Amino acid sequence: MFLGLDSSTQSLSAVILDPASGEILASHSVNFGNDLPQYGSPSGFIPGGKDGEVHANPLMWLEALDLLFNKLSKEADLSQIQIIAGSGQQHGSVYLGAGFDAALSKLDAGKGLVEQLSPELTRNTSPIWMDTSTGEECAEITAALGGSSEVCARSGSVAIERFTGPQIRRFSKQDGEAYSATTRIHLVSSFIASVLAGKSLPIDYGDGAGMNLLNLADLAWDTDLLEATAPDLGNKLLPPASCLEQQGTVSAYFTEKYGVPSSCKVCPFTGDNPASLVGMGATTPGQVVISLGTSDTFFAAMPDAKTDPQGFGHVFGNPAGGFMSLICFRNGSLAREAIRDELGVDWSAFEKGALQLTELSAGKNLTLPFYGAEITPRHDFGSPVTEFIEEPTPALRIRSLLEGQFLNMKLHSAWMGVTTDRIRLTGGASKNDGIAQLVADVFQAPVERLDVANSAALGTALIAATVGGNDLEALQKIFCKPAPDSLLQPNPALAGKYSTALEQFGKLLAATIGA
Ligand code: XUL
Repeated sequence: MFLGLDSSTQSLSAVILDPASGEILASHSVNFGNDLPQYGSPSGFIPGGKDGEVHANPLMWLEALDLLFNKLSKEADLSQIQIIAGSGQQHGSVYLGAGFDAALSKLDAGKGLVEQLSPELTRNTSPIWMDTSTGEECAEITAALGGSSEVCARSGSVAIERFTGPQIRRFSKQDGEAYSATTRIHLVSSFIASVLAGKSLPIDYGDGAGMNLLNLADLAWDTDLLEATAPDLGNKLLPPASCLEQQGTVSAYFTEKYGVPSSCKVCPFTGDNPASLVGMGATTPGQVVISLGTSDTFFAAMPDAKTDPQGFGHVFGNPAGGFMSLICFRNGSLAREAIRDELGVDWSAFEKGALQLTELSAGKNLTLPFYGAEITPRHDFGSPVTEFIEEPTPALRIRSLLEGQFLNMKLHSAWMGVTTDRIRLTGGASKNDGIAQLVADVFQAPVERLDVANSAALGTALIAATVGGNDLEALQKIFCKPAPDSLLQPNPALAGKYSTALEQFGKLLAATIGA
């Protein structure tokens, strides 16, 4: 049996699977808001942060770990677990003092993790990925390196507010004393992995690439970026590693308390997005994942560490080797809901039948589909910009907005230089056949829908099984199956129309944002 964990923004989840039977034996989740209300973090972070700060309490993650193992041990025979892998929400950081590793090595199973590890924190809270407070630090790091294209070429992303390097810099400037007392900085992922292993484990390449500190060319911390970020930073980080390199066995704490065997191996944890790439069965180049949520995300495997010349996309390590892209679009369901409400229609107007009625107008009318600020491209649009050659009926406005969303995705993922052989669509709106068909038509690639409740936890359980000697691709065929009858083929008759539309969309965008 193999255990995968994912410590995300709102919950800590576990999946236990058996590759031999092809079955998921147990899955469990601790919801921080509902199950640990004493931390006052209904959505997993401390509300009311100032100046763009969004922090979480790392003790909440520890308490969730005890709670999760407690629940799991009642549901499954944990003595059968051979390997544990895992992931965490990306970019969040935990600050620890000189006694951390010693405390980990002598955890007492008679006590809880919180009471034993809280004295080792040098910072009570952890900035997480929602934090936007580090604009000044991003500018300073960028200037020190001689420009954003240099930061991007080295680390896979321009300096970004939520990324860990700028966050560390802000802490070192704000509280130099606490920063100096910090001897180890962990990501959420490596923090949880370390507690499980009873010693500090390295940050993995997948998650480490979300720090603006990892040099993608040599997969080592970049000395110039370290220096531009904060004093003595290199000594506070362990050298990065692959999440496929197991790093010793589980701490006696988990053996005595929950029955995990002392022979159980622990791997470095990765980021939730790299783990999702695995859980969505998309680790080979050519496979693209589009997740339709409040924001939309596009991620895909890449053989080489290419970076986005415009600096909107990010490059992380792919757990299966090579790299992956991650591109976030703020105006996902936000925009779909905005036009729905503006036109006073319901979701049936977005369904396949409704969209088919306007198919003759495919690609004819353009919409820059942004209500307010967007991050890809970075621009505050205020409201959508349209260029219609037909009467803008509600049906045509919906078609044009959706086309605009996926043309924008296609335009801003072209830098990867990877052909799209198959798209795996997930997230709430993926169930809508009309939207899914439009994705297939704009990208001219088949679309499959995957309804995986927690693709990151599943992905890490697959990583654990792979480390245990199983073939990842074979596992993905079993565990990452598309929903039955969910395959949609592109309509080849629309290929020419959408390639013209893509060109025109690019021109309208450039004219609007002055690029
Ligand atoms: C990725 C990002 C989020 C977090 C939380 O860059 O910020 O997806 O990983 O899930």
